[in-house]
Amino acid sequence: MSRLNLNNPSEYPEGFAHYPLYFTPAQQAALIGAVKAGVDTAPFYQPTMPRTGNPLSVVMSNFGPLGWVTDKEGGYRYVSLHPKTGAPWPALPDMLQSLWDDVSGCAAPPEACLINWYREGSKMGLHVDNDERDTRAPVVSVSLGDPAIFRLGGTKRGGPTQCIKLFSGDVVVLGGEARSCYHGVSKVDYGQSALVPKGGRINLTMRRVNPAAH
Ligand SMILES: O=C(O)CCC(=O)C(=O)O
Ligand SMILES: [Mn+2]
Repeated sequence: MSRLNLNNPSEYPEGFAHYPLYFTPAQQAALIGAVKAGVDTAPFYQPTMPRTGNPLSVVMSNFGPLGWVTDKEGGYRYVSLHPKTGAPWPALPDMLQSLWDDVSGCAAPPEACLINWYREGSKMGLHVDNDERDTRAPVVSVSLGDPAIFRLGGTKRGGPTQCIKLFSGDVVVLGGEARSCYHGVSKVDYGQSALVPKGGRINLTMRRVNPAAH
């Protein structure tokens, strides 16, 4: 069951925060510039599902010492090298480190920043981020480009979900109880924004992977 009352903070789980338009249009353009520079050295690649090898709907790259990858043979994991080029991932842009410092409440830096590119028709099924050894730090994510419908459920699979509309420049934090909540992207309003070169939506998701002092 999915309710259509969009963006109702009184219904958000503990630890969930939505910062509408955290980044100005000029800052969003600068972030897109940083993504363009990053994917020059670490190009988007097509991730595939563990076991079946079915392609995910998004294409991906990463910033930071670790990157989240998935493929048929190895499954979901963090690796320090790009699976196609064998090169280290590019460094996390300063603007994203500053965002983390501002909203995460975690003194240690994020180790991974996944770059998801949603092209026409892309979405992301409901899931919990649980490939990290340390889930005390929150997940902090940035939306750029086309608006999206973010679905947020509870900690149990199959429970009710609510829909939150995310626009370019919005930031979402999944901490506390929300760190263990199901979430996904049910729809992208493709073609609404001209920010992303070649169109669509870019999501930047920062996570800690290993235990650290918080
Ligand atoms: O695109 C989004 O807003 C969410 C992405 C996400 O949940 C993930 O990459 O784990
Ligand atoms: Mn996620």
